[in-house]
Amino acid sequence: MGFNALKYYIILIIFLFNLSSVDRVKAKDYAVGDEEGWTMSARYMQWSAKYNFSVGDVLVFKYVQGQHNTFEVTQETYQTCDNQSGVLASYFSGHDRVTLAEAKKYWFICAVPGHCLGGMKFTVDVNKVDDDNSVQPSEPSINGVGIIQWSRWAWAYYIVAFVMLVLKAY
Ligand SMILES: [Cu+2]
Repeated sequence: MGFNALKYYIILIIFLFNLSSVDRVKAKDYAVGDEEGWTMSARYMQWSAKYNFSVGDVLVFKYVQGQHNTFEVTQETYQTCDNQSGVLASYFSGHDRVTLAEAKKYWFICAVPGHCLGGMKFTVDVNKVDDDNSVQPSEPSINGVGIIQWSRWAWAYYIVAFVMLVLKAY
């Protein structure tokens, strides 16, 4: 194997490894209420209990614009459904994308009168890292961080290798 062939081979390996590691840490979109969307009919605590949410995941609230809305609120406002105060963020687009940017507990309600009391409310507990691939409970944070860091380095190597390849070609 000549030097050039070896170089192509290394680039290919880096690229393939990079693809697989990116897949493992890729943030996921979650449609709130699955097919039912964000409405009065679904049971949202049951919905949110089905999933393990990780930092970077996105909640997508789908509803007919004007019929509902999405309010991220404090725990107190969540409990009382009184949104005179304790509103952290509000969305009205009908296709609201809310990124779960921090490892913490989030509280969501619909602020249309009666809807929160009627059940349009749920909490989400966001984990530090994706622990879907983990078997042991103590491992995910160490593993996850390692994968994320390696993934970033793999991209850097890939870009450098690609630039070298392009320069070589001309
Ligand atoms: Cu509503």
